[in-house]
Amino acid sequence: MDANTENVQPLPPFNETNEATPNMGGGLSVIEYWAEHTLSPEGPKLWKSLLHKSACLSCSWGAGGQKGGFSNETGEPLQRCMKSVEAIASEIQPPVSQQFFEKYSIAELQQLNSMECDRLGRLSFPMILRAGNTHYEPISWEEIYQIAETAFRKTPDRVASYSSGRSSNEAAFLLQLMMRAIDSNNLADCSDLCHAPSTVGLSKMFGTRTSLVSLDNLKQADCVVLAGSNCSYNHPRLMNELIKIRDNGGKIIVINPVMEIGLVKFGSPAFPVKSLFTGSDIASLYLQPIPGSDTALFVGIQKSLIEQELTDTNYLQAYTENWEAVLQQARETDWQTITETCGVSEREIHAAAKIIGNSQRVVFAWAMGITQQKNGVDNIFSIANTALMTGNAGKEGAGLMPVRGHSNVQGFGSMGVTVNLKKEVQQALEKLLGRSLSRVQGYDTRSLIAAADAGKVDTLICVGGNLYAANPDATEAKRALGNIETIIYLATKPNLGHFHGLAKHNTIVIPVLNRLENPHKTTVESGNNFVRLNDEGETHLKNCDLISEVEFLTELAARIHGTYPVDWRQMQDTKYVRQLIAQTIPGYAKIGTIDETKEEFTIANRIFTEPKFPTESGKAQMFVTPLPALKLPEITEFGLPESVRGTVVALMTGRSYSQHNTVVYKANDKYRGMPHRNCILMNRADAESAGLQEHQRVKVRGNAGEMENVEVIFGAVRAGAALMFYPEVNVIFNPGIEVRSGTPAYKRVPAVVYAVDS
Ligand SMILES: Nc1nc2c(c(=O)[nH]1)N[C@H]1C(S)=C(S)[C@@H](COP(=O)(O)OP(=O)(O)OC[C@H]3O[C@@H](n4cnc5c(=O)[nH]c(N)nc54)[C@H](O)[C@@H]3O)O[C@H]1N2
Ligand SMILES: Nc1nc2c(c(=O)[nH]1)N[C@H]1C(S)=C(S)[C@@H](COP(=O)(O)OP(=O)(O)OC[C@H]3O[C@@H](n4cnc5c(=O)[nH]c(N)nc54)[C@H](O)[C@@H]3O)O[C@H]1N2
Ligand SMILES: [Mo]
Repeated sequence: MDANTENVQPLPPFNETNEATPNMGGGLSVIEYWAEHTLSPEGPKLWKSLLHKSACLSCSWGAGGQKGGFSNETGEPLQRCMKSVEAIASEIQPPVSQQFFEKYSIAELQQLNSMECDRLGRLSFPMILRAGNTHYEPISWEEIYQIAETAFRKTPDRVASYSSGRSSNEAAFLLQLMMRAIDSNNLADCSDLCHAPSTVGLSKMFGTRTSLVSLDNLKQADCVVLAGSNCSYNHPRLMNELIKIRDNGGKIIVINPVMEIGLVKFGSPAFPVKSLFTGSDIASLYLQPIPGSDTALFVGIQKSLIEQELTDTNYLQAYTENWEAVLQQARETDWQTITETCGVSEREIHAAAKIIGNSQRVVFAWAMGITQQKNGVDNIFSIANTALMTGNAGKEGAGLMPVRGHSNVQGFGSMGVTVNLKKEVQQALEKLLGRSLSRVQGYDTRSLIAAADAGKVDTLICVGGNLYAANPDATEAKRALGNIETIIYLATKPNLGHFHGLAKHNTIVIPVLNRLENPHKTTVESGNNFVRLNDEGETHLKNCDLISEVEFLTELAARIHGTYPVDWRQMQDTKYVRQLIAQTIPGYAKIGTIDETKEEFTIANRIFTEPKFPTESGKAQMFVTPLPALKLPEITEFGLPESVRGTVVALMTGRSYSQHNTVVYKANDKYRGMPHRNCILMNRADAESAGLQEHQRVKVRGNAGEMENVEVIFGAVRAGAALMFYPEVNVIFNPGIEVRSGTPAYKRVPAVVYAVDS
């Protein structure tokens, strides 16, 4: 109970690293990577893109915008990370030629892995794969529009879209307006696979769907709880804030089954001298729960807060509802159940509660380790319950902060690309359309795959992304997409989906300009609810035949809808789209004049510094969170004999250091000591007690398939858990689904790791 709160446990219990792994995240190699790329023959092109006034392509915490390519929302300089270099380096590649696609058949292209697909270069001309043909061939724009128009005239329920958060707010708004104008609500989006549980959880509790915290607010925090996020890989700019909070005497509690070295110590290029030589301490306390058990851990923290008398009853009484039931649950759940479920000791839980309860302003941040769980929404509830118990929501410097994914994924949701449309947006759209929107429940990403698998989808447009490889159970995804008559992919670069996610009749791939190349201005929304303006640009792809997303969507919509409900072709000047957005989307009024003012802005009514919330009562609604039952199956349940030399693990599937989602940039992950993609990171004791050696080649089997020749790597992962990389691992499992949000449990995949000769 009297755990020392000073750096109780900056290194977690399961911290094995090998000689090859660096002793901090980031560090000198980041600078080396920068130098290598910015001084290379591609350097001038890269610098031009880096300095372009637009938001970074990579994550929702990117730098850029009108204050210059290296500034964050508050104008602080030097905030670019090497992830933007990685993303840009891949966008400034030369074009893939027509001859390439004439030469190689689909069967041959299907042999390429993710990295090889991306390395082909930029898509540079529109192409089609017709049923029965073996090769993609060029297609004219006129024929594309004819095929697309016919395809979009199918029964609305049989027409769907999928999108990924790299495109602009303007493209997103047009996409959903076009879809809703044909009466289809089938607006699947990558956020269904990502932060949908955060959206559901936050809206039930607070009546808002996004972070309650601004960047300015975060800077005032004296404690950050970071659960299920590896921001040292995926949101490096957030690391700068964590470093500053630690430097100011604040505390960081990391909750992650893996010891991510960058969350222990990180060398950031924003603090060159320090970062290059010593790195900065990140975690004050590092907890390693069993994958999928965070709700139990947070209930434990709540119990400890009660026991240590660190709850804020006045706050609970004044600003929350149902708090008694939540406190009662924490009181009545016994310690043994809590610690057995989450695998974290009572001592560690008390230490976490003590830090949280004694801090003045706590921000609770989380990412995929929390959301991609069967009980993802409960995870959000339990985190927010903990925040509310300590009065840490609706206050300067405190609150709930989902660490969002793609650089504009949040903008897509705001623009109405969602199957759970906000009432205000629905009403505004109905006014615009002059009629009611269809009330048919649209398909989210997983239900889109299920519907396609059942032959219920004829037409699909994919605005970016990689629907095939992002989904679990690749066999199912391929089969499902194969039932769709027409698939239209808008993309910047070839990916696995273009070669495996093939339609029944016509698969069309349309090369689009990226954010830095559009002939018009666009906007995006960051994870901190800040709207950024991207300037016009130009592409290095000369004598090619690319199109902007906005131009394609408006032309298609004009052919389908004429001038209903807007003059679509006029919208090719994106200023008019922004005016529509200003009228339709709550909090976005300022976008209507951004062309004149150039003023980037925080969306109105999103940041909460007072404990008054847009719920019916104005209070935060608390929910009791049942503890998850986390039993792993027996080996025999995978169809293997009991005698097999192996062990069943809770497999976490996620990102390596050098990849952006389904796109792999580099094969190895040096910070985790994984030399290539076909590795499994395991706990040494688990492996050895099952008779498996380090570097041994094993098979890994899930409920939908098996991977062979997987190399066992011993690493800093807790007992009972293991880690592998997506998209490759997606062939082996069909996961449980969080039913309230449709999100797959990618972070707790039951799998058996076993010796080939057993
Ligand atoms: N460079 C780069 N940046 C990116 C991306 C990228 O691929 N590359 N992707 C973007 C997107 S779309 C997203 S959604 C984000 C993803 O960003 P993250 O969510 O940080 O990425 P992941 O690798 O999916 O997993 C995050 C962490 O969850 C931990 N984890 C797994 N299971 C559990 C659990 O049960 N409990 C807890 N507490 N932790 C767990 C894993 O060990 C891992 O460290 O990044 C965005 N930014
Ligand atoms: N096992 C497992 N599976 C997962 C996850 C996991 O953690 N584990 N994470 C899930 C998550 S969080 C997400 S968000 C999804 C990601 O799913 P998606 O968003 O569907 O996939 P990405 O790999 O980000 O898409 C990459 C492609 O987008 C295209 N692209 C890039 N920029 C642009 C642009 O400006 N415009 C257009 N039109 N196209 C562009 C390029 O062609 C590129 O090949 O994957 C999910 N799948
Ligand atoms: Mo994501």
